[in-house]
Amino acid sequence: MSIDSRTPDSRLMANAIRALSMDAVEAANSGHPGMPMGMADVATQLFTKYLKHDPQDPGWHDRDRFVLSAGHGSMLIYSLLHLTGYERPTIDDIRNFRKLASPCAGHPENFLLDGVECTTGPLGQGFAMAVGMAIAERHMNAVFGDELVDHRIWAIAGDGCLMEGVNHEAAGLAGHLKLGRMIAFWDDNSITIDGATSLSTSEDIAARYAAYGWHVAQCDGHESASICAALDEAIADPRPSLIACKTIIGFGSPNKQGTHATHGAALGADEVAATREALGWSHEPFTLPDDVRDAWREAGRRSQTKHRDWRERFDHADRRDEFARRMEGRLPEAFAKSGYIASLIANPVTVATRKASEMALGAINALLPETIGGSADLTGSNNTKTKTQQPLTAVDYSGRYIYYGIREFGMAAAMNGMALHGGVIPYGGTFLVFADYCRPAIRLSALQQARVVYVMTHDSIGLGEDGPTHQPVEHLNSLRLIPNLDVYRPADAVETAECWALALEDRAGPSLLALTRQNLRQVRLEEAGENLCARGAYRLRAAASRRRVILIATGSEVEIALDVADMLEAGGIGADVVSMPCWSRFDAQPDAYRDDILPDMQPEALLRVSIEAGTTMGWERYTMTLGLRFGLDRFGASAPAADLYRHFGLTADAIAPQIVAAIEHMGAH
Ligand SMILES: Cc1ncc(C[n+]2csc(CCOP(=O)(O)OP(=O)(O)O)c2C)c(N)n1
Ligand SMILES: [Mg+2]
Repeated sequence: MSIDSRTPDSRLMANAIRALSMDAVEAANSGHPGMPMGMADVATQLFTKYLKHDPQDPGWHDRDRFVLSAGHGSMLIYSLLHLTGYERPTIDDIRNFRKLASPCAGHPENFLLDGVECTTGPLGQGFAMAVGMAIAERHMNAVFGDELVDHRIWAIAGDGCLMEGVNHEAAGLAGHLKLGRMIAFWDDNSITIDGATSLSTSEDIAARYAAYGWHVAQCDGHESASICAALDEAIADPRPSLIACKTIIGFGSPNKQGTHATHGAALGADEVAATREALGWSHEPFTLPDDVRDAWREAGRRSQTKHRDWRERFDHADRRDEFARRMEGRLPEAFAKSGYIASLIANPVTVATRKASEMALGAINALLPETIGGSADLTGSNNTKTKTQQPLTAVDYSGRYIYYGIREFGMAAAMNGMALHGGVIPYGGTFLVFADYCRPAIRLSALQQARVVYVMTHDSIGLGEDGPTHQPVEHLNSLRLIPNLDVYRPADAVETAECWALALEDRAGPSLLALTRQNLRQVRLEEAGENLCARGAYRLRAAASRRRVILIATGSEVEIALDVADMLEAGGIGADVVSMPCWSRFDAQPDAYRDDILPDMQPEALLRVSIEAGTTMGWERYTMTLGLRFGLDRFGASAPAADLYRHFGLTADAIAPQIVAAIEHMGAH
């Protein structure tokens, strides 16, 4: 099929992708040539005839989103971006595929290249993020109308993406929400790393997707007419679509195509030469004939008129500024001026921090129309829904609350897609212990610098009777290990509001709020004039007697630390109480501030003590090894919360004497 009689046909254009892919992998001596070579024909049809994008303005808000869920096939997207005329990657970038200075990383990274909408590589997550993008697209469409928001989300998924559990969650949600703007291609090549898919699977994927409420089409992934027929059918169908593309992995490689040998290794010089021969591609590596290059560039300009028309509509849109504000992720001015915290200082409350979060959200959701809340079937426990939020449903996408169902990983991955699509700020809840079910997506939120807020309640043995399966122990510290994730554990309603503000203001990364089930008394009773949680840790109360101890606590253990301090002070031992809602923020403070809060004195003079109802490993960072660490280095138990705190020695009565003994011991030396 030709664009016109003078231009190269699609097979030739696809061969440009094949050549770039095998040559880049050859040069790097690492990478995955099979997938790009197999899907080159499908991708060529998509990018030359269907995809709405403008390489001159990659961030155009109404562009289609393209997600390469099978991220190991990264040379496919690098080739496509280069060929259609994006500024990067240049041919040199591609030449340096997988090298330090090149944006063509082993797997596509959204922060390295425009046109890479999300980071992919952990199989299945790209697909689930595409579902999130499709939610954001319909929501923004419902709010701002067809004239500003009217695009599609395309994803390429491999056998691996469709085996991973997360695709079940994401596809179920997409079917339920009838996200017809999502069209996924399945690279149905019957090969994975270990060999034929028959080694490990015999499920009927088409039937499974049909059962989710998807439209399913098939095509010969190497025949233009067949590909286009399936695509046209998918576009016409109101349901989300899966197009099973029967392909040959490593297509064109005479001795290796169709086998797992092409999946993840360079073909080797001889086979590359043989492939050139078989494809009739005689050009030097990284060299494209003019007619092929021109045809691709021309394809890259296809949507310019649509883009111009859109800009015209945008320029005249009544809600232009609000639309731009939301898409650019700027908070409304009114946000900083909320008097909510002042009202708490005036009228202190004793509430669980999950309830405090709901109260803060009441103020936030009223000021920020871009928030979209949700929960993995724990709405009443996570306190994530505020009164005015209506559900986002297949019949009304304008709603601002998503019932994700019991799909923690799918929820988290979808939230990444929503955040990366732009226009919305997603937050979603589950129990902190089930952060493990979300963890691969939390890690990708952090890597991708996506503003997602995780509302994780029932954050310790303080949840009580549900017992050790539900009581997080290692979770806080294990989440603190993830770079670029701010983990917050607020101590009361004021800190909860402060942490929420910080989470929303951080445009370059995710935040996780660890919140209690049990009530906590308000510890912040005075107007601070600034957001104290922004420092990560601050002196909540200074020692009255000569300071011998610094008590560092988080969340529900801050009130215990205050009680311990009272007991110590009664015995003439001065104790600071430091509330430390966020380690990563504290670590980022200037030396002078950190030295003031945790003075670097000899341990004989000053004992540092941490109190947190979780694993103690890691707290040496602040207590030093000679300090004391009160926590829980074992699984919890099923009982009322107060009994558990007593049983595990996390009460002022149990802690204070141990501190006194340690100080006496220090004095004896
Ligand atoms: C979650 C996850 N598990 C494992 C891998 C390692 N891995 C990368 S590609 C791949 C095989 C995928 O098979 P398929 O999607 O069919 O790709 P194809 O071989 O057809 O290119 C595996 C196991 C990964 N990237 N992500
Ligand atoms: Mg495969």
